[in-house]
Amino acid sequence: MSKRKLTRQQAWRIEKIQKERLDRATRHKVEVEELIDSGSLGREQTGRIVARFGKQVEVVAIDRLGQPVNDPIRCHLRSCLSSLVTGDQVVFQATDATGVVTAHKPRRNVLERPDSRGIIKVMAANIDQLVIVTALEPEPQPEILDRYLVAAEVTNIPPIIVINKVDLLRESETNRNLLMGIKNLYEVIGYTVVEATTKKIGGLDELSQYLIDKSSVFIGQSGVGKSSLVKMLLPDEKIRVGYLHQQTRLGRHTTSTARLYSYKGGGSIIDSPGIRDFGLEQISRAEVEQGFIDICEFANHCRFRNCGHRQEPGCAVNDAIQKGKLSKRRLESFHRILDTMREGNA
Ligand SMILES: Nc1nc2c(ncn2[C@@H]2O[C@H](COP(=O)(O)OP(=O)(O)OP(=O)(O)O)[C@@H](O)[C@H]2O)c(=O)[nH]1
Ligand SMILES: [Mg+2]
Ligand SMILES: [Zn+2]
Repeated sequence: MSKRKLTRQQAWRIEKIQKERLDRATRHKVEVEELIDSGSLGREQTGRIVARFGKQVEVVAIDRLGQPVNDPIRCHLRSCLSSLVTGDQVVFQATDATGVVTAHKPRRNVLERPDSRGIIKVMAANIDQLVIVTALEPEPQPEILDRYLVAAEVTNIPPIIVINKVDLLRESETNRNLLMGIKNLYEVIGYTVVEATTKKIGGLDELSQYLIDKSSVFIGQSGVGKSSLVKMLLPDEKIRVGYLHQQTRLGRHTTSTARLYSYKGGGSIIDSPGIRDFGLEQISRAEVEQGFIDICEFANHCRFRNCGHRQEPGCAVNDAIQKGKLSKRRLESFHRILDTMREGNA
């Protein structure tokens, strides 16, 4: 198909928009540098990024132990610092009303995920733990859970699995089977699985124990109750929670930006926007295999080094499934993830 030719007027408008954009960026840069030179800003402090909003961030000053010492403050960014994300540590200078982030401290690690156009984006930095939230409603998607676990293993960030909304257990036998299915499967593999409900006092007692002194990111499908959990753990914070679609019982993508909150017991919690899927486009086949720690254990004993664990002779993975040592569902998940990667690369 031939490219549509721009009319002169269209070309002129595009040029005008680009020039305006450039002018705005230059003006912003000058204003930020003027603010720094004016001497009106306070001393340099260490802070952590609480949330990112385009060219601005919210930053909270932290002490040596990483605990907040003040309320968060909106800051401008020096133009060289465009890649900052929630959880990053920075140097900043502020007045009571505004501030400027002047330097980015080295990151310990990052959690990445593809955006809606498939472009890999860093979502949060300096994380100790992934809290993978699933729930009895919307219906759990085991394959997505497996994708999160692969991401956790590959980035070397220890995960815990939370099954939220266990108050719905009373409603049906199906829910009980769902819960036990997830719990048994993942506990056998070696993961911590925690039950939770925000609808009962004490429903988060077990979960709260795992959050002390750690920097945790809550991730999971839209509508599983990530924000509801954070809101209940931190009753003084103003946090928006959504509701499920009446018919589909899916979430409404209520949270739009990853946001960090200080946890009263020490540590911090990052609430993140829900996603319907968690692409693993950025990693290799070998990494996916490493990410399935249960499969990986047997895969080393397959006859062929490049065994696909489908119908190959001498496949130790299929043998383990026959003997009931490995879940067939996990292997199906593994194959589906590889298949989608192949489609994506085609
Ligand atoms: N029954 C029950 N419903 C819950 C529980 N926790 C949260 N919900 C409901 O689940 C719905 C979605 O909650 P949110 O906290 O907004 O979900 P989220 O995971 O933050 O969703 P996104 O921000 O869209 O990713 C709301 O209607 C909550 O009231 C629970 O323990 N039990
Ligand atoms: Mg939310
Ligand atoms: Zn094999």
